Amino acid sequence: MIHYFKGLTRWYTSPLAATLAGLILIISNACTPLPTPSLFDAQVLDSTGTAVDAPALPGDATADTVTAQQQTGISMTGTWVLATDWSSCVVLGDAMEQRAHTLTRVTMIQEGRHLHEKRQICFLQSTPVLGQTTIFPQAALDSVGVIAVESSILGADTHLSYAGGMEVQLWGLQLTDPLAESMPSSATDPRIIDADHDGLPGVTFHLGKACDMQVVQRSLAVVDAQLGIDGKFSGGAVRSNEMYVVAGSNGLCTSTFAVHANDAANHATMVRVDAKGLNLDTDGNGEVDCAEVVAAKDQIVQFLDADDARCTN
Ligand SMILES: [Ca+2]
Ligand SMILES: [Ca+2]
Repeated sequence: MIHYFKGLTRWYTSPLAATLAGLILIISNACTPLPTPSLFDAQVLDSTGTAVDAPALPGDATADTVTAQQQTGISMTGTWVLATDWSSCVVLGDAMEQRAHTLTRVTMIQEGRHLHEKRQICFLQSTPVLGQTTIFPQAALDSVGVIAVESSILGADTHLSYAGGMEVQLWGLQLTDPLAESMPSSATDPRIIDADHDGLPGVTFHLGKACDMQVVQRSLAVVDAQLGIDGKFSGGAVRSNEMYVVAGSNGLCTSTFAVHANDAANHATMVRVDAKGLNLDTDGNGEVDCAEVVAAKDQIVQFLDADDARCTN
């Protein structure tokens, strides 16, 4: 059922991508991902097999890193990519799945079991619904900026779990307390900002060539993943999205659909991409930037296409 609201709309638990009826069909690349190099540094084991005095690698030779390795058998300090594959169900008669595919660059500094992260959204695409595709311009992605997240690493050696902290994305929105404050309910709310600098309030998305919309959105997400034999952390994730449509160029872009999160069908993968991992620094400047991440998308993860059965079971 389509719910029409005059003017402004608030959506709960509708993934960013799923906030609109159509998103970009990901053309799956059939290439097999390259093997992931080990993300482990060399370890020194004592007679009981416990990692001791694990040597720090060049560039990580700090006391904190040594401590981190001694505690967990790994130094995660470096650059990673978090690939998240979100499921939501759009209810238009039958429920249809819509998936949102995200690549986020994550730089980490490990301090014991604590991971101090800076995250940057490099890539966001979603699968279409009824042939309609929402386009998220680069300016909108950039407007979210760098997100600080505090995470943890649990376990040790090959039995490691990644407990991601809360990631708070604010799109076109400035909140003093992102968790406590309510979303705007008026286009004149002073917390709505022209974050993508196009002269219009909020951030602008395109629904194919049909219309444009100005939106603000708050997205909260948490990832939980375990280390696999492929050297990647794989697991699940949950999130909550709230969107407010400030304006649209026509009625199609101000209408909304009933959308609900389908968190059981989410997937999260975290892959090391610096020289100790996939080594995606193709221009050799010592850093892996978003362009290098996006160029290696199919090496990092294979996103799923939508399958409506995930919304009917
Ligand atoms: Ca704007
Ligand atoms: Ca580079």
